[in-house]
Amino acid sequence: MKNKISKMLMATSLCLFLSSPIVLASGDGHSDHKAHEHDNAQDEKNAGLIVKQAWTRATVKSANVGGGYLVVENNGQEADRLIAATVDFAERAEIHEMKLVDDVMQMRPLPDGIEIPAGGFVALKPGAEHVMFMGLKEPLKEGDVLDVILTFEKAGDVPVKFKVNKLAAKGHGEHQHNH
Ligand SMILES: [Cu+2]
Repeated sequence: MKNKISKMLMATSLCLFLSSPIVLASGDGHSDHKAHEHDNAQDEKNAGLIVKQAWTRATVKSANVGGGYLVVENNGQEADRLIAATVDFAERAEIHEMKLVDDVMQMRPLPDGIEIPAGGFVALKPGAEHVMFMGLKEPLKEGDVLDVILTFEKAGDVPVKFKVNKLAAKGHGEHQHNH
């Protein structure tokens, strides 16, 4: 059991800190959301979409990927869907999920994105769904704030600031303990 857990943790940190073979080939990943249709009458229906607690982790020099985490609340009348993310501090960003497959954590892109149910919320967090920043141009530095554009199917583009927490951070708060 212990072994299983440490295997999981190892795979998790590999996923987050290394450009590892766990990262599945995702084609050109970037082309889809450019063609995304914008509905001009969208805004009122999805005025209730709230993004909060957006954060990522500082990265070591050798890392070229990072994970982005956030909570999306949908107070609107209709479900929406997070379908893409766009950044300029990395080559591209993808929406990923992590799953335990044969005792090993694996991650893969979610081509249909993540549904945000009407009246509900979704938390993207370590070990689960996340935004993956791929091909970091520079290491992410603790204390920095990163600009990310999240694209929702109905709400369209939503600019979000991601706070860079320390390397070992497990949540969005300031009070992490490192013993
Ligand atoms: Cu990932």
